[in-house]
Amino acid sequence: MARQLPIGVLISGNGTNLQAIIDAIEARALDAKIEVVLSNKADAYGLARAQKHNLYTAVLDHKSFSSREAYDQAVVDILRRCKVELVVLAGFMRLLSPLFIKAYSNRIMNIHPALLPAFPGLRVQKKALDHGVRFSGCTVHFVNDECDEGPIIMQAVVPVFPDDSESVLAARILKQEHKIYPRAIQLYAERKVHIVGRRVMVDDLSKDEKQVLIQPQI
Ligand code: NHR
Ligand code: GAR
Repeated sequence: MARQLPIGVLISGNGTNLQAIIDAIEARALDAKIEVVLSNKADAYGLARAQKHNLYTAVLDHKSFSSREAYDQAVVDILRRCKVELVVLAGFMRLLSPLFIKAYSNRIMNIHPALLPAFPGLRVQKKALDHGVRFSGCTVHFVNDECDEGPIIMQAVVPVFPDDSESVLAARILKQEHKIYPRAIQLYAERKVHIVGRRVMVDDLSKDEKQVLIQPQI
């Protein structure tokens, strides 16, 4: 097996994306090793998922820090101690300060439940419904100082139906998130992902097209 990329997964909640990453690693579809799962919330269900798989977990509550920078420094210290090479935001609900971005420049990924650059920010499934778009989806991107604006690595599209509720649409999107996030991390682990300006170039994409271009089923 190829070298395992040491990753740290940051969560705030349910952790189904974390679970998809764990499952992909166990199925040998992802050459990575989760060195730490860190949550800003002590009651995040994702922590229980991690513990079930004997992963090292840490809880750092942002409310017990005096500033965003102090919090981010403490998170970075843990990631460094764990020798993490790629930081994976999986439903992590705290914005990262420039201090964090500098420490892990071009080595932080996020998954966002909309087709960026449409609908950045929070509660974006509701924003997509309210706007009346016919398609939405999810985006894996590198994280930079501008919220939800970093270079895009992979996207998947889903249809939006007129009678969708926010939770029905969120579930449809989440299913695609679980497919593309482990794939994007694997491409990075294989060193096939290169940032060129604001674009991301992926080596051998033509060979892998079926894996990467996900067509919506209507
Ligand atoms: N940090 C930076 N610098 N850049 C990005 O693109 C980031 C980021 C941190 C998280 C995920 C993002 C999303 O996919 C993400 C992208 C949290 C907020 C937010 O406003 C916005 C976007 C995202 C995550 N958080 C509030 C804050 O004050 C707290 C909200 C809460 O606790 O519920 O940090 O959507
Ligand atoms: C996912 O839909 C993810 O894209 C979104 O939160 C959900 C987390 O689910 N992320 C954000 O909205 C980031 N602000 P999970 O905890 O089950 O992986």
